[in-house]
Amino acid sequence: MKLQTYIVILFISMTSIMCNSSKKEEHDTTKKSSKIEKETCASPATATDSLKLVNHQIEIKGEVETTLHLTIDSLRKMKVATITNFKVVCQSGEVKKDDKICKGVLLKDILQKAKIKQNGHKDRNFYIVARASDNYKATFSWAEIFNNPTGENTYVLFEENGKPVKNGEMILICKNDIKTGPRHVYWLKSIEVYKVK
Ligand SMILES: Nc1nc2c(c(=O)[nH]1)N[C@H]1C(S)=C(S)[C@@H](COP(=O)(O)O)O[C@H]1N2
Ligand SMILES: [Mo]
Repeated sequence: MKLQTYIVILFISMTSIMCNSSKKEEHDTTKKSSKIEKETCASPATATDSLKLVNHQIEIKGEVETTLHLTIDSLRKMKVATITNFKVVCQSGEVKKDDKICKGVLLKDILQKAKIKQNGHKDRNFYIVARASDNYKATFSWAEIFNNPTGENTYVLFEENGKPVKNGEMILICKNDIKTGPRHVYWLKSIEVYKVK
């Protein structure tokens, strides 16, 4: 009887210690992530800096059969989609932009035009990096683009609310991300296809 009581007391005190330590960890991570958000969400550049980062074309390169250089005009000649009510939400939850209407071309169509170098149908372990001239990047996988609804929601934009886009000439977006800020790449410079080694 005595031993049983001892075990029960020991068990209760152990769980309470474990609960406290996990609470402490939770608290620490929130602190850490809000610090990172503050750093990464700082206003990017002045208007002059922004001008220096503008690209008049984007390069589609890497594991593709044809390297492409696409301008706004070449995008206009492709299948142009109209995207409505697109919000850019930062990781912090802050709404950074609210576009009523924009125009763009599916990343999927652009990659199909460049043609990924695939060796048979089992060769699908590729990743796609959308890179900006300030070296900001977003990454996609082959499966997300070609075998998932994300493929129907990832665009290269060239027009927002009837006007040219602001930071750079083209922006890459992923409309179905939970927070759309992270994979919203302005000053878009290249789309790079890599094979997983
Ligand atoms: N090229 C580039 N794209 C970027 C960023 C950046 O620093 N450089 N910041 C990202 C972040 S953190 C967010 S929330 C959105 C909106 O950023 P903004 O508030 O600077 O417009 O764009 C994203 N795209
Ligand atoms: Mo952000």
